[in-house]
Amino acid sequence: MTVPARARQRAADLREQINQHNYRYYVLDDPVISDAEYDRLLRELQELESKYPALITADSPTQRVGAQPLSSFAEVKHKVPMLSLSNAFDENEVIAFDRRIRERAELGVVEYVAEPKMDGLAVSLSYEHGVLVRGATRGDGTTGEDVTQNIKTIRSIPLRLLGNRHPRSIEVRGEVFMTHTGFLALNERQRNAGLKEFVNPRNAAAGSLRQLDPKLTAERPLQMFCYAAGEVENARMPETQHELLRQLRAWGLAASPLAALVKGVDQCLAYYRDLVESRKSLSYPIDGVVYKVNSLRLQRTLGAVSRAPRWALAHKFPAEEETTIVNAIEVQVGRTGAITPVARLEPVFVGGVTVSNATLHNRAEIERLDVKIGDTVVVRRAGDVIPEIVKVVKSRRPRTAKRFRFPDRCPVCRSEIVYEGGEGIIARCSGGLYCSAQRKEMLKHFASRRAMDIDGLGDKIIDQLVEAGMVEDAGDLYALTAAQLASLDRLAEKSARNLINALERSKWTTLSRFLFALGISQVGETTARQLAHHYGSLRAVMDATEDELQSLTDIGPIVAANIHMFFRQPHNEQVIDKLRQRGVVWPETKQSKQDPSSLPLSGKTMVLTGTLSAMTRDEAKTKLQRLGAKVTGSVSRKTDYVIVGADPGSKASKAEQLGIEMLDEAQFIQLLAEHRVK
Ligand code: 5U1
Repeated sequence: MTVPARARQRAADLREQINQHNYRYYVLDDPVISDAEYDRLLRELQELESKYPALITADSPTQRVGAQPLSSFAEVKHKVPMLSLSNAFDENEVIAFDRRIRERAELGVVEYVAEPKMDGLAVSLSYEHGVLVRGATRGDGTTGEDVTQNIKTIRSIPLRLLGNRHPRSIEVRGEVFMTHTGFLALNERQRNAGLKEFVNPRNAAAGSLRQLDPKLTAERPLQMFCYAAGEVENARMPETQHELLRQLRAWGLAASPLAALVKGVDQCLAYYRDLVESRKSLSYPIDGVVYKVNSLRLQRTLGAVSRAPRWALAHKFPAEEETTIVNAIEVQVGRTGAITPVARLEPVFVGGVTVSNATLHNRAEIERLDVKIGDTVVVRRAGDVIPEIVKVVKSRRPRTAKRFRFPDRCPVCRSEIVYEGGEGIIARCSGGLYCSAQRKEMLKHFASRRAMDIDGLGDKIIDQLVEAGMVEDAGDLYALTAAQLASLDRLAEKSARNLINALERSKWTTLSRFLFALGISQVGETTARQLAHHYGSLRAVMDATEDELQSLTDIGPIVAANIHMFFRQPHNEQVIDKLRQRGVVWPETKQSKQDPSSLPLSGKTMVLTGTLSAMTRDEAKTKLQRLGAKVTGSVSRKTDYVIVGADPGSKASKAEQLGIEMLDEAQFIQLLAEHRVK
């Protein structure tokens, strides 16, 4: 059938539009149409192509799925070997790497590109005259597998490069990975279908790319970030790694938006430390930072040793999972009386710290894990999260392994333990404030940095104060004298005086800190901040009805009931009165019930970097939040402003690169002054 010229033109237009939308979505992270509109364009193209099959081209966006299942993957010999990276596990190894390069290159300071090390699998893409002709896994670095059919199903990989002056052929390298949410959703589907779940996003990405049926791969949420070029024919290529990334993006290939130019080893390490902090907020898994010499000419001069280049280094994050032995299982009493079983472990270095305890959450969790005393277990610690037991290594269970029996009396005050929650999984000590463990925990929370911030009032001192009967509730803290404190074990006179000063300083606080410090069940910092913003005064919060409380976003019926109940307890009112009489104060506003969306910075996303001279970062964050801003840990296209203090990290260069407005400390203070924030 002859194809009408109009249909041919429309198919070409649709392809061009779809490719552009892919680019905006995957490379710029800035889509301009909805998913439904995108699907409509794709469907229109599919319909045209099925009416006029002569219109189908190999690089048409409709050709991502549809190939027949294979019986095995063909081998692919990489024209240029796919190297691996040398690893560094601490800062000294990075310093040594930089020193070696400076010595070899005879340079005082070397420019690098730093970027996150994606936790996925390395692949190579071959384009000829701008059209994707092959996708291959790294394999052993020399020979990989031909996974072209599967690669084509990944939407962030263009089937045809954007623009028109492409190399005759080019091989692009990068990492295929799966986002955390994609991984969770995939495992949920696997579970519901009675199939085996994946251990982590990396295994899920690797398993998905090695499916013989591309229809299965197409259902998996895979993405790719590109970071290097292999063999290139007939093209002038950029001279630096940074420009190479820019060129790859211009061709429609996604590269990490966090890649940044850094000068010298100090900036490399600052980038690493920043990423350790912001890692939690990333939607995909990373396991370190890669530093690469920026000049491609210098990269060639430095060359490679065995199978790793001299010009690149992977600075790995500390391992997050390790195995160890459960020496005992004990229970802990929390500030609301909740009894939590805790595994006492043979100390093990994991996630950058030595871990000797892991929470077991509740009775149901012990049963789910089937953990016994004496078991070898896998422990996980990610970021600041409390260490957890992931699984028991059953093959290493000794004959002597002992079952743990949940107690029926509180181990501290001997009161009866009551069981609540669905199927009675939450155990609670019924002793209330009679239980010294609950009192201690309540005081530890009250004094903590994000609550009243009483510097120097640590756990050991609180334990002694409660055990000696010197403190019963938070109000008693403010009646302590230096002489009383100096009578405690291991508290010198000077420290006692410092502690009295810290108590004095903590009296001047904010309403949201005070509300958080009260330790109302399930009222965290965010809820406390919302209450303070909305009501403006403690009285207004105390008088709020449950229905009113529930009108705040994030406050549901249970939290509303907890807040309401807390202020109806005569004991709590007495403690609050005592605290106020002893000088605890906070500014109250008349702006009660202010609509948060009317605040001057509402809807704005801000990032802080570097050191401010007038305040700490936490203080700056609180002030911005009071103006309605959302303060995040990393710079992205969604960031509106970056506040830059002294010695800023890579966030400042990233902001500059993205053209995001930056405020120095003076401008920031001016902004606060304009809005009367002290
Ligand atoms: N981000 C990034 N990951 N990664 C892995 N860059 C990078 N470079 C690599 C590897 C294996 O190899 C270079 C030698 C190109």
